[in-house]
Amino acid sequence: MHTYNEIMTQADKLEKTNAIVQAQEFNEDAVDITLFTGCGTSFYLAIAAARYYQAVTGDLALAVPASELFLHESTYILPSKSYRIISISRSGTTSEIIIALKHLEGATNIKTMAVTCNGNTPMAEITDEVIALNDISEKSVVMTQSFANMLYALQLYAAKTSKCVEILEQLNKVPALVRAALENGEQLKQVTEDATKTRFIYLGSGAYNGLAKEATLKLKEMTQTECESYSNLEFRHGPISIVDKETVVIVFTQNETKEYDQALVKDIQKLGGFVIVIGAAEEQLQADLVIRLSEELDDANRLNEVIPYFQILAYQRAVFKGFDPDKPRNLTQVVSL
Ligand code: F1P
Repeated sequence: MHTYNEIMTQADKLEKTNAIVQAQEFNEDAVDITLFTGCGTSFYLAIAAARYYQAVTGDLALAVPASELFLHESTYILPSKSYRIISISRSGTTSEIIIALKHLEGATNIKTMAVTCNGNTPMAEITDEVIALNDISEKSVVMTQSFANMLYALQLYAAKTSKCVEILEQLNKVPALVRAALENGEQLKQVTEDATKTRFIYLGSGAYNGLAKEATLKLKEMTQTECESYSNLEFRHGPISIVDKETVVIVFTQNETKEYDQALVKDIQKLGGFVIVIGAAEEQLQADLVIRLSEELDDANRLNEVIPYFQILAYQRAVFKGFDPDKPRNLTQVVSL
C-alpha cells in the first residue's frame, strides 16, 4: 500500500525538508505581491502557503490556480506591480503550470520560484529558483507526504524571509509533533468504519481553509465520496441545511475561532451531525470527538500537525469501503491537457 507508507513516513521526510530549506539561500529582492500557484492538491497547498506567508512576513500574498494565470492574466497580474510567482507541483510537469510559466516568461515585473519533488523537470528549468525535495518520490497517485513537505518547505521559506528566529524555532519542532500525530489516527475509526456516515464536511479558516479543501480532495480521490469544505462560519450561511444523522463535520479550530466554533458545533449536533474538532489542547472544545494537538506551537505553525488526521481518515475510509487508495478512479499521477 504505497499511500499508507507515504502517509506514515512523512515525518522523516519533514526532517530532510527542514535541512534542505535551512541550507538554501534565496533571492531576497522585495516584490509587491507573492503569488502562489498550482493545480489540485498543489493549488490547495498554495492557499495555505499564501495565507501563512502573508501572516508571517507582512507582505501581500495571493493564491491562484495555475490555469487562471494564462486564461485570465489581467485578472491577477497588474503591469504596474512586481511579483514573485511561486509555482508548486509534485511532478513539475503538470500542463497548466508549464503553460502558465511559459505564458509569463520574460515579463520584467515577474520573478519565479518552483517548489517540487522533482528538481529535474520543465518547471524547474524555467523558474529562477527551485526548492527541490528530490527525496520524495511518491508512487501513489494521491499526494500525501508531498503535500505535507512542500507546505513545510514554504513555511520555512516564509520564516527565513521574515528573519524571525522564534518562528523558525517553532517550525523545527514540527517533524516530532507530526510523528506523534501519525500514531494517533486509530480513534478516527469510529467514523471511518461506520457505514451510516455518508457525508463528510471539513471546516477551516485562514490558512486552515487550504487544509480543509485538501482534506476533501483526499476523501474524494481515495473513496469517491462527495464532500465539501467551507470557511468555518460560512457553513452557517446555507450549507448547514444539509446536516443530518449521516453527516460528519470536521472542524479545524484555532484560538481566534474557538468561541464561534463551539456554538457552531452545538448547532450541528442539534441537527444530528457528528462533529470532530481538531485543535490545540488548550482550546478544550466539546464535540463528539476532540483531537487535541500539542500546545507547543501556535496555530499558524501547527498546520502540519493536522495533516496526518485527514490523510489517515481518507485512507481508513477507503480500506473500509474496499477501494484501492493508491489508484483513484478517473485520475492519473500527472494531468496533461
Ligand atoms: C497536481 C495534481 C494532483 C492530483 C493528481 C494529478 O499534481 O492535480 O493534485 O492528486 O495527482 O495532479 P502536481 O502538479 O503537483 O504534480
